[in-house]
Amino acid sequence: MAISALQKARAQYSPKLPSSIASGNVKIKEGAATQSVADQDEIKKLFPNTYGMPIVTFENGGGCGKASMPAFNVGVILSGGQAPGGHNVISGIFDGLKSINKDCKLYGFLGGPSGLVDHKYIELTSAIIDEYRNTGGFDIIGSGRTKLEEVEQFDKGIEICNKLGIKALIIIGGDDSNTNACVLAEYYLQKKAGIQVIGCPKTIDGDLKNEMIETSFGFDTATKVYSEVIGNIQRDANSAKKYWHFIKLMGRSASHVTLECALQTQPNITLVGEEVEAKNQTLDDIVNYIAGIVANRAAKGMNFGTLLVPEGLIEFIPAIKKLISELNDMLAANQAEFDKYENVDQKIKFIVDHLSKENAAIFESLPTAVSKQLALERDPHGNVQVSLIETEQLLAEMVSKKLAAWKKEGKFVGKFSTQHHFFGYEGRCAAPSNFDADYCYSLGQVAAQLIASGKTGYMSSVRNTTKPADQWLAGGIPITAMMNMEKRNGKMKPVIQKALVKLDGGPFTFFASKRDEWANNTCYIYPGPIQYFGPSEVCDQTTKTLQLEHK
Ligand code: FBP
Repeated sequence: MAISALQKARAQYSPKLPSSIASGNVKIKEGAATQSVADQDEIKKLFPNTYGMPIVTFENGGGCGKASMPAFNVGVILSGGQAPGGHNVISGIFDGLKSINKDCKLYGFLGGPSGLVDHKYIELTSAIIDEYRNTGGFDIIGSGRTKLEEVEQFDKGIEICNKLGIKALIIIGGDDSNTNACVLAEYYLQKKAGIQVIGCPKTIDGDLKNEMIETSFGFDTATKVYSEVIGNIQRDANSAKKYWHFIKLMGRSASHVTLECALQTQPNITLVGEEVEAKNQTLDDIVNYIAGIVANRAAKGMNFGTLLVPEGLIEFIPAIKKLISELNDMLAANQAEFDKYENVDQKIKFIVDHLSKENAAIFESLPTAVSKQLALERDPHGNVQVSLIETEQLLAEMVSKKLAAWKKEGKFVGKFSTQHHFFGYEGRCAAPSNFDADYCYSLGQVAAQLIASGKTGYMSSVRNTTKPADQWLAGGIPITAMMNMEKRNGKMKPVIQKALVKLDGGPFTFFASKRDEWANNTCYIYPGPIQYFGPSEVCDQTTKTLQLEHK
């Protein structure tokens, strides 16, 4: 296979590890029992075997993780959207297992969770692993969004694990996939199947985090890639001074990606979904806010600017959120009847006829592109596919109309020409930054140690990440400790609580203190591309989000 010079040089990179793991002589320390973040009684009832387990940390010295352990086999699954660093998690698992016993084997299930159910797998040999070290993408085994939730699927998993002598599965995924990992761990314990299940926190969205999981992997690299391009666009905007650039950024629900990119680039306008919800804003409020800033800049002769909008914005507008919630319940109750209609207009009519009067009116008032998306396209977890809603274009059109009206009233004197961009897929398979390369490799090594320590229902955890890697703290967090009950497809379900942007947290507070200055002036920062080689202060920078959260 032909490879680039960077890939060749990057293959030689040795990821940095927490000193406890690097010592090769790991001792496990158990902390106090945990409880779920909310709804303790319900979660305890649903997870009698995996509820209340202690947080564990790894330290230098002691017994487990030594080469004297008998060899065992492990299966790994990549689940959901791609995120930079997935290959390093797998190489970390591989090296971790080999350091425990060189005869341990690692199998990769192909194409996501469906590989486990359909018994599609490969053995990951050192030749394969070496080809993928420090590279972006999930192509080593592929990923998928099949939901593991049926007992039949779990039992198919037992069949293949028994056939391959697999004693543990590692599921690398976001909040939904790790929730399913925990359900699987609980089921395998109940059935005494002898198969452990460990999760790893992945998603560029950055919304799988809590006190013990400081960040999900991929967020660091993806936001650096987007910030590089936003910076380039800003330099173009500031050179030509003739366009407003409306830029939508991935992040299905939470606005972490958008906020981080704003902190790195200082655009003129940044919308944060969580704030829109807290302030009970309507689409019209948002349009007025944007148009006001465009008009102010135009009055000072600046007919250009940049705006960042999170792809999940629509779902945070309270009126639309209520509508989606009723829509989800209604569709869950009437799915069979709804599915009979093939024609889009008939489906939309069905929805309007079955919604409350208030929500039907809101649904009908939405631009057609948005109402169609809300009605038709869901992922296997029931989420609205916000990456398909062209919010950046919708906002630009609405602002343009508003400004035309203001022009007639003499409230706007200037020009308003827009360019639209959507950044998401561009960053999900980038070569991992040093942070993600190190963090992911460590998560993989930690997962191997959790298995060697007999743990199940845990998520691999690496903390203290704003410090140099040798000071990182390695361990495991019971997944049930992150859970609460939420409504999914019309039913209450145990799920990992999503981390939304905290409006009283460090990153948002800093942004809010600066945004007026950034709106009224041109304070752009041009971060440039990720640096893989060079001084540590350039190459090993963590995200601003992590820095401000841990100040
Ligand atoms: P995960 O939560 O699975 O990591 O995926 C997140 C994400 O990248 C979102 O940012 C985006 O909305 C979505 O995936 C796009 O999904 P798809 O890859 O199926 O188009």
